[in-house]
Amino acid sequence: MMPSDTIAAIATPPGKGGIGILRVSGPGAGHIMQAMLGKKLKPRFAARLPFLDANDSIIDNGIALYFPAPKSFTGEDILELHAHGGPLVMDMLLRRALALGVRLARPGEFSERAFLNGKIDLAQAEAIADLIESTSEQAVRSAQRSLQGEFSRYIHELVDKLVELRLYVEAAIDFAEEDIDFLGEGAVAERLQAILVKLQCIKRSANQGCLMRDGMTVVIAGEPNAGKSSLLNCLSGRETAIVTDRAGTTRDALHERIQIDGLPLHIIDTAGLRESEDSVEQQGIRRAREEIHKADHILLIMDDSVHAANRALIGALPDNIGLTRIHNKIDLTGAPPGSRTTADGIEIYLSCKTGAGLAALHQHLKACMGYAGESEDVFIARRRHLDALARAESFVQGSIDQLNIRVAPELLAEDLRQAQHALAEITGEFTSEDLLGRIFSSFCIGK
Ligand SMILES: Nc1nc2c(ncn2[C@@H]2O[C@H](COP(=O)(O)OP(=O)(O)OP(=O)(O)O)[C@@H](O)[C@H]2O)c(=O)[nH]1
Ligand SMILES: [Mg+2]
Repeated sequence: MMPSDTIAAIATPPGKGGIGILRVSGPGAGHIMQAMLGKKLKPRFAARLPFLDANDSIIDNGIALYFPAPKSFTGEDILELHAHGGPLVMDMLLRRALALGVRLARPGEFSERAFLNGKIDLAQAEAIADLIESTSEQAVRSAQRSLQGEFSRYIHELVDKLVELRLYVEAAIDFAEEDIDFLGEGAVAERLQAILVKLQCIKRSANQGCLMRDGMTVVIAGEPNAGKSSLLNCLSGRETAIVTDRAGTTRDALHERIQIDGLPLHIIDTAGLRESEDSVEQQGIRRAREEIHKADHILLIMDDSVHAANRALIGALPDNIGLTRIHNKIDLTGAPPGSRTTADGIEIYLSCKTGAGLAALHQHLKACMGYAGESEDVFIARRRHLDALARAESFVQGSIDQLNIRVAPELLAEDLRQAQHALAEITGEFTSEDLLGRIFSSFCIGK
């Protein structure tokens, strides 16, 4: 359903500012222009003129812009009044527009209209909100890539390939009576494999983009007294956790939200892992294991002055979650600080006491979140996108399995259709009103 009413909102943040912008979108924007400016503006040209109230007295003088449909952000007629950014001035302008018959916009409603009018797809609309919410330069660049349509382009390429393949498979089903085995000719298997590889590649990038947006959950795990709580305090710069020389100090999982160069991180300190008779400590250890299994990344911390520790414990950690070994207390052992690449992956040597080696850990955590300088082509993504990509992947995998057993080509065709459907949810070709409501209601007013 295309909206037919006209909406208005103050697009600049609340409070005092040099400039405040009132934005009006919809078929009534022209009427507001006539009533509040007393004239018709030349499209897309800035004009300086008085903004009038009901008695034609001047509320403010400012710049007005008019973008007639369809060449506007929303695809509708848009009027923008750039006034002096005082809360009362803005309120008077908004109230005047409302009195003229427009309605107050809901959060994200301008973007929603841009989506409904086909100006941007859903992934791009979400990227606008993510751009505004960005907490790091890297996130800004990633959101900009999604907004420019880079993420959507990858999705469209995949969808096109799936559609081609579906046509081929469906034709093969129609000609099943003939002697030629269209599906067995290898080309289908190759094409499916290529789609799977591409899909997995996009999923990896999207995963990075999602970490960049929502932050990474990092659990600090290790034996008692290794220095887990000390590391939490070092990373957060606050004395959040109690640190003592008694093994088994931390019982509950402690959560801290921090940023490293603007990249959001959710750090969790846990109880030391060991066999314990103490029932409170046992509960703490159970919680620690729960947190470990939910993490995006594990920092396994070891006391560098206690050798050969932890080995039994490492086996009990999930192997599908990234893990970095941290050697703490190098002030006692004299090991040089920094990161080293070993057969077990990257290991970082540091001292929570002196702070040596912490910079290497910062660098490493940034790299884990996809921060890799300017050239890296990470695009911002959301959990919703990851879910859709995972579903698409399992359907493509399912269709490969179907092809291998070659019992019912109809099931193969159905898996391809479902994979296409899951991908199309990302760009919004298939979405429920419910989902749209959820997405756009988290936007700011006036966007
Ligand atoms: N010399 C030295 N001591 C450290 C360092 N980091 C931590 N410690 C000491 O090691 C002891 C244990 O530190 P915690 O941070 O409480 O260790 P934990 O891993 O949280 O211990 P639990 O909560 O009991 O599992 C404390 O006495 C700390 O002061 C370090 O880099 N060098
Ligand atoms: Mg502790």
